Parts: sequence; structure tokens; C-alpha cells
Amino acid sequence: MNQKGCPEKEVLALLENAMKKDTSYEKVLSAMCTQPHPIAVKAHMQFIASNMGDFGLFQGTKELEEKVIKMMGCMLGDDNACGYITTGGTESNIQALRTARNMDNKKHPNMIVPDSAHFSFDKIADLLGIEIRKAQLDAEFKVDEDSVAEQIDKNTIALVGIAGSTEFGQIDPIDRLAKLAISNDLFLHVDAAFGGFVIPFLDKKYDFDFSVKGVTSITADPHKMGMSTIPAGGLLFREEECLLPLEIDTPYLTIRKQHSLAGTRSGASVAGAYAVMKHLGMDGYKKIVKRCMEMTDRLVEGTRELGIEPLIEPVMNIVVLDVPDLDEVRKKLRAKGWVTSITRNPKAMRLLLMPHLGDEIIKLFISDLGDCIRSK
Ligand code: 0PR
Repeated sequence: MNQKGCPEKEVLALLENAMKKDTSYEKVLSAMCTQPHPIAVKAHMQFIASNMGDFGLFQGTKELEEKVIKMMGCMLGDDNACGYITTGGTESNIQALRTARNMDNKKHPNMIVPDSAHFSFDKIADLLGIEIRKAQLDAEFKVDEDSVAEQIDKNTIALVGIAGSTEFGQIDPIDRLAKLAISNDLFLHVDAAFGGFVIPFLDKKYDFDFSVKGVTSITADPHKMGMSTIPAGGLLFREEECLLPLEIDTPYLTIRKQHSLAGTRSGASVAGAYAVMKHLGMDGYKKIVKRCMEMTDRLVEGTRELGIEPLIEPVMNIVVLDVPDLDEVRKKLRAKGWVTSITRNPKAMRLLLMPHLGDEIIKLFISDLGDCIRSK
């Protein structure tokens, strides 16, 4: 740090320069986050100093958090669900599994996750000392329930299902996992970090949330398709008692107990999530998801005309394409400004149709993709 401070104007110029190196979302087809809704940004700025780690000082923000959880509970099949706003899907998944582990008290606990699980579950295994067992996927990249059932033993503490897998946007058979969970008396966590703000608004209905008996907890992130500011994840439990294993005494704060993993945590994100959910309502999210799904259809239509097929019919706004000479084509696309992503197994091109994109940009992408493939 400099001894003497730098004038504001100069600092702002430095920031401006740094921002130029960041990629604007315009041609980003790889991100699960998007440009936050303007009302979320306004609310975020308004509550910038609010700290939910000591919410006795910030009662107003605390009430907003309760309202966000209520709105999310309604959206996810249980008005009475409880929980809190986390820093994101990773913290939500950690805390859900921490509850499962602490409720069960096994010496050598294991959890069974789909092979498609987000890498946050590998972090969980390491952090919480829970053995991770990966269940196979079927031909459509959903978890195979037989593979899950085979791996359950006396040390299993939890099953995990994914509603909107990171790579394929696929939805696991949560109802069948729930039956397995009930018959084996297991905790069932649903990772809907991405899908939580998509699936309720799709034309096709899926059983994936608290409406399915046996689902214990759900991750759903406002900072992904919820259009809220970063960092805002959501962790919801069906039963209030699930919060107890997370409880810690905080004798010198304005509150007696804390359930969050983070200590100091952003009240600004809570306000952002509240504002955008209140402003959009279910109808607003439905419109956003409809537009993303229309872009998805347009993209698949266009790539089919190029002779490129998706690996599965997209379930949500994620398209995985079987592109020949993938690495080279992606490199060429990158040179034209496009940021694409890949799936691991099989390796294919993964594209997310997020709200920051539009019809014109999709058209341009299809045309550039065609050029890159032809210019091999
Ligand atoms: N669960 C699922 C199903 C996810 O897809 C993700 C993140 C998480 C949990 C973890 O969420 P947090 O990152 O909020 O902790 N999926 C994306 C990923 O890691 C997140 C992402 C976001 C990637 C923006 C790229 C990007 O530009 O791949």
C-alpha cells in the first residue's frame, strides 16, 4: 500500500482499466451467473453496510431474509421451509451435508451423489470427512437409481439428487431417490443451485422439490437464474430441527446463535434477492425462463441445420453439442470473442442460454459456429 492515499479520480481510473480486462457478458455462453436485475443492484447498494453475521443490528434486513426464504419455500413446494441466504451453491451444499452428518453421528459416514454432481461435493468430502460415492448415470445423464441403491450401506448418511446438473441441465429422478431415502431412513439433499429458479417456470412439470415426500433440503441460488447480485445462494430445509446441528453460540453478538457457515455475511445480497423476487414475482421469472428456453430452441434448431446434434434434448437452458474437432473449434470461436464451455464425459460443447443473451447474438453465434466448423 502507498504511504499517501491516491485521489478518488485516479482510483476510479484504475478501476476502469481493470474492468476493461474483465469479459463483459455479451458473448459469454459458459456462465451460470448473469447480469443482475437493476432492482437487485439498487437494493444491494442501499444495504451495502448490512451484516447478517450480527443481525441483531440489522433487524430490517433480517426480516427481508425471512421473506426471501418464505418466497423461495413457496416456489419450491413448502411455504413453511426454513433456511438462510448463503454465499452460493457451495456453502448451501456444505451446510446441508453438515446437517446430515451431524444428525446421524456415524463414525465413517458416506454420501451417494450422482456422477454428475458439482465439484462442491468433492470439497465437502474433504472438509467434512464424508466418503463420497458416485453413482452412475443413465443414457440421458440422469442418475441411475439402481447404482445409488447398490451403494447404500450401514454408513450411508445421505443421498444427493441434482435438479439441473451443471453440465447437462438434467434433472435426476428425485421422486425415486426420495423413495430410496425414505425406505433407508436417509437424508435427501436436492442440489437445485441452477435449476431452482428454472424448473418451477418450465412448461413441463417435474417433481423435484419439497412437494416430493422424502426431500429434506434444497439448494437454490438467487445469484444464478434468480437474477440477483453475487453472493446469494439459498439453503432450505423442510424441518426447523435441521438447523439445530448448525447452531453455534455467539455470546458476544447482538444475537445468541448463528447457523451460517460464514460469520460476517452480506445483507446487501439479501436485499438484492428480496427486491428482485418481489419485483418479478412468479410471472416475471416465468417470462425470463420462457425467453431463455426460446433462445435454447433457436440455438438447437440452428445447430441442427449445421448438422450438429445435441447430446440430449435440452431440459432447461443448457445445450450440449456434439461438435467435431471441439478444441480447435472452441479456440476459433474464442478468437471471435465467444466464451464456450465443455462437458467432461463425454467431452462436448456446453452452452448456457442465460438472460444476458438475445436472439441477435444467438443468430450471430450460430453463423460463427458454422464458419469455424467449415474453416477446418
Ligand atoms: N451446484 C450446482 C448444480 C452448480 O452448478 C454449482 C455452480 C454449484 C452447486 C456451486 O455454486 P457456487 O459456485 O455458487 O458455489 N455451477 C457453476 C460452476 O461451478 C457456477 C458458475 C457460475 C460457473 C458462473 C461459471 C460462471 O461463469 O461451474
